[in-house]
Amino acid sequence: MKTLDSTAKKDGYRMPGEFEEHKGTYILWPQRPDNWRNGGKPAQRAFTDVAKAISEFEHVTVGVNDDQYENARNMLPDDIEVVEISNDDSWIRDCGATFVKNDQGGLRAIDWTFNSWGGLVDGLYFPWDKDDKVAQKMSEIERVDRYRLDDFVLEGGSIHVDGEGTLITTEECLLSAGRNPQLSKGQIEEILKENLNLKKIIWLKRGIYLDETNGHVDNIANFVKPGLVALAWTDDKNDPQYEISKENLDILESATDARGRKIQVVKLVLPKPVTITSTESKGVDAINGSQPRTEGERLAASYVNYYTANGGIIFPLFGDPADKIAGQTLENLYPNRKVVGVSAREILLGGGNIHCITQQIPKA
Ligand code: KQY
Repeated sequence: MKTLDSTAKKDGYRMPGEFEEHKGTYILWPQRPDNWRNGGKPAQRAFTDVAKAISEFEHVTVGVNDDQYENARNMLPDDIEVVEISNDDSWIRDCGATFVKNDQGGLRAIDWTFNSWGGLVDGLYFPWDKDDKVAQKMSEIERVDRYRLDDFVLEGGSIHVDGEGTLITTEECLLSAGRNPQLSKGQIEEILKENLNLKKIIWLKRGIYLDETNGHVDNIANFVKPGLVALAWTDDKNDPQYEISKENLDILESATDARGRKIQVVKLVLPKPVTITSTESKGVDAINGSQPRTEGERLAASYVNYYTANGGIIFPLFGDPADKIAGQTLENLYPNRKVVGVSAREILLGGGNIHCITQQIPKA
């Protein structure tokens, strides 16, 4: 497939909202023992549950390293496609392609540079060269041409769009020292506008407290539809998360989108703080240069990290009373989709959640 010397804007392509129709979903298979406890086995079961839940609504493709092909094939049901896609870890939201489409049935991939959430400044592991090739491989499998941005680092989890010209992101992530320190905020805006065909960028300040991605937006806020945003929320003023969520609420409520609409915000409750147990910590290989998983460390648990599928919402369960409240809020927000909860603690232990391990292919 071709690598295009142009941009989505010049070519009349746009990034659709996740709530628009999908052709299918990609997931990568977890295995690295310095991130996933017990050799990745509990995480593999959780990823299998997510894949099965999504496959009730749309086609799912799971990419695996060659040494895990047989195990993944055996664990996953037959209707889920398993293909070899070498990777360093399983966060396809971040290392995978972002897809753009046009009104004539065209689909293209954007292949951002991936540097493990901060490269040598504060990246989460080294090396990340296999991850950085995942987007190109997706574009080959999908038989679509791609735009490659060699000089711009971005992860898919750091952006959400409404499909109508508006993007939300966080300053904490996009202005972090490990991504594009050579670029000003204005230059980053221009690159995003040109490559995703946008008119308006709404900059939130920070993401979920202690999120190791430098505050990805996909853990704190999401477009339910144009003009409506779900925001992770706590009423506990003693929790450092309160100030972060309140600051973002103020920004969103005073913002207008690309079409001049005021943004309506719905608060999505957070679970009580989730921390790593001693057993969980001991199950992870401690490797210099990888993210430590220390007992007692607080994890960035948030129900906002849900996935929007065709006719379905797949959201994380943490075994907290708030699971039920979050499910009810999502049912109210998405009356035409079936809301399905999946136990996600094992995914959270690896530093992300359901949205982070999925990547949609829009229907062209
Ligand atoms: O938030 C996400 N989009 C991904 C989280 C990745 C964590 C890596 N350990």
